[in-house]
Amino acid sequence: MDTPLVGIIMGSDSDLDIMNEAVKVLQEFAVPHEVRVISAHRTPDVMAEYATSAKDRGLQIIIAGAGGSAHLPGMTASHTPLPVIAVPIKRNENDHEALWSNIKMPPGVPLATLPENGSKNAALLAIEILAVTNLDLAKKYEAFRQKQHDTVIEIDSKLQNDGQ
Ligand code: RP5
Repeated sequence: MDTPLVGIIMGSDSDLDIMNEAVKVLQEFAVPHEVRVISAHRTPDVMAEYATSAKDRGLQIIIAGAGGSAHLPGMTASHTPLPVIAVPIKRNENDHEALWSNIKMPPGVPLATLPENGSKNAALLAIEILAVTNLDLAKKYEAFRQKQHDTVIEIDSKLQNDGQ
């Protein structure tokens, strides 16, 4: 098995439904990855060990999803020099605590915080970062963007034709 390049971590298995969107994208692009449930509050020792050893194990990017007080992404970023992408988990209309927590990192410890439940884009952003130095992945990503572009053109063209 290939060494994982992206680590997807989340505070609870109750976050899996949302974080699976990121897993699916990495699978589609055949990016080696690993998926772990690691809680900043319930297993702080595991979180620290995971983050401090991540770079030496070959990981290049970590995607971290958490809800509630959502300390996992920020504390993971504190323990590693790797880029960490945060996915604030939102469970209901007024549930914005995770977003607020994730965007309020202090200067000096960056955390790339995406929109609430934005795990698909988290994986795509990870792919963009990896593609800077990975030519094969860059080609796949370019094809993905082109297909997306062509789909919109096709939809628009159909709309124009149907409207006449
Ligand atoms: C956070 O608390 C987790 O990331 C999850 O989103 C939320 C609830 O966790 P569980 O009570 O479902 O384990 O730490």
